[in-house]
Amino acid sequence: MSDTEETSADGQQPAPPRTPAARAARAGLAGLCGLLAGYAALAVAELVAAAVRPRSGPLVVVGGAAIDATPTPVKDWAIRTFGSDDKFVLQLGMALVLALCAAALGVVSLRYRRAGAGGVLLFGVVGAVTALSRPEGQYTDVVPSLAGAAAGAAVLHLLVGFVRAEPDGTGPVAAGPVGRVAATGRRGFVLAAGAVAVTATGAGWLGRFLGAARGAAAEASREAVTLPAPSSRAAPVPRGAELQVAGLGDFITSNSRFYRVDTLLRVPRLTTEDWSLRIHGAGVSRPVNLDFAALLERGLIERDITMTCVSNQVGGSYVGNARWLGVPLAPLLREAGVRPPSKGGPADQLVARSEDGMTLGSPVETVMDGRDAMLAVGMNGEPLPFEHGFPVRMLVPGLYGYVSACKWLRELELTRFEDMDVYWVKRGWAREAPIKIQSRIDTPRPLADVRSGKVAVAGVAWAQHRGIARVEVRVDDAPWRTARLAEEDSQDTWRQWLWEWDAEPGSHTLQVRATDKQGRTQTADRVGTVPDGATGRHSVVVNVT
Ligand SMILES: Nc1nc2c(c(=O)[nH]1)N[C@H]1C(S)=C(S)[C@@H](COP(=O)(O)O)O[C@H]1N2
Ligand SMILES: [Mo]
Repeated sequence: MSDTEETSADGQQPAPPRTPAARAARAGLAGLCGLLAGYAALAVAELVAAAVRPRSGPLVVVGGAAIDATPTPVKDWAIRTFGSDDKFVLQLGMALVLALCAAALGVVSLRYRRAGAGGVLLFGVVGAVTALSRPEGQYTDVVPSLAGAAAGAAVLHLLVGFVRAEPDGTGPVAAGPVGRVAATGRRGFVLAAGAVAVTATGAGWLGRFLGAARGAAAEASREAVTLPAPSSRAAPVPRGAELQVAGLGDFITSNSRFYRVDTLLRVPRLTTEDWSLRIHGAGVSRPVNLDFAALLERGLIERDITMTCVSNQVGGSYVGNARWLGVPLAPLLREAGVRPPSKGGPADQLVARSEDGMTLGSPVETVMDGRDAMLAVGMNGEPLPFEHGFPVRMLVPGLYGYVSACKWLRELELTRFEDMDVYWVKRGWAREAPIKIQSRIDTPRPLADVRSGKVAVAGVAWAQHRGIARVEVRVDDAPWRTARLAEEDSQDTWRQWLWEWDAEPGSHTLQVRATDKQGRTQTADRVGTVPDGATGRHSVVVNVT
């Protein structure tokens, strides 16, 4: 149990010097001890988290902190490159780093047994501090990491003890007292390591089971929601809004295909019973506290709204169109006493805060200017999916998601832009961000081989809350040609377009540009997504044969 064992095990006393191969084998075993200790630590931590508070587990809090600490350009790149797999890639990376550290601690503890266990405990402290420093952190959130680390340190100490007791990996095993120790040592090691692996796996499964049970409660709550019929319906989508062109996406994006952008490794699974909304802050003369039933009783509107992410690159896919059902936001604010700045209200920023502590800030003026800003509860005929903010999210037509579309909404606070920077603003994004006009070619695909003759060039264009007036296409340096616009659904939705191209053999570049109903044409100047959305024109190179 003390570091003095090291002397006898390290050849300064009778034991013969080890061959390089035996040393490597011993280090390998020690690394395995470290891995098992790390595995046990994580399993115990996640089990305790599942029992105490689901999103207080070290993987979730450290992953969340890593996401928040990631520099904006890297985050933006990750969102663009990995899409909705960005979180999986992050978790894979975290698992690899943790495994390497755990193995290294195992090897360290071969010589310095206390240092190894101490290292594991240090990881636990880092996890605990990270959990506490999360925006939604509570004091009890330190428990999972600390409990896991204690278990991991104990496992490492125990297992490495067996490896250290092994005098040599090469000599005859049962010759004399030392050999007997080695033999029992090996059997003991295998038994202990096996027991650790089995127990940790059991703990991991139990944690999952508990997590699943909680998830099931949220799922049952979501299933139990019956969304009232809207008092103001959206007209059916005009038949002409959907051009029947192969390669062109659906006019309404299904929930399963709708893009997803958020900072969470595990999305909140709230029940409607857990949910309430608080409205307070500057100029709020009648603070609001609403539960889910009271929210629904206010009456619902149904609207088609195209959402766009500020991280969407020119030609990108972080844009989706859904039929939303929600409670109009402006009247709710008015009842709370809120007035927009133009009517003398003291607050110009509406900060939405989510269950996970995320903050998003929208201009009060925009939210109350008559557009269909809403607290959405339904998406394409069903309650919001968990990934898209169940039970309630905010939507403001015409604003990028990061300044308006708070998911898992819990609180609305009236403030001033100069007094409070919200999450993304602290990370270099603009305070105010109306959606920029954009257009995209969906077919033909980039670098497609097409036959000469008639080719359908088609895509979508959007300028939410202003509406699309014109889309033009050009081939190489030829003059711009006007595309046929699909029928408009609303000025808050995207619009499909089609242009019949008489394609001639060769390699050609197709380019698109849109003009909104205020007469403003999309610029050719390319700017990146930071700080307030990309500009430039989408172009596609095709090969005509
Ligand atoms: N709570 C919370 N709400 C959030 C975000 C987030 O990270 N957390 N991301 C925002 C961003 S950047 C966008 S583009 C939209 C995306 O909504 P979706 O995932 O439903 O498409 O949600 C917004 N609301
Ligand atoms: Mo976004």
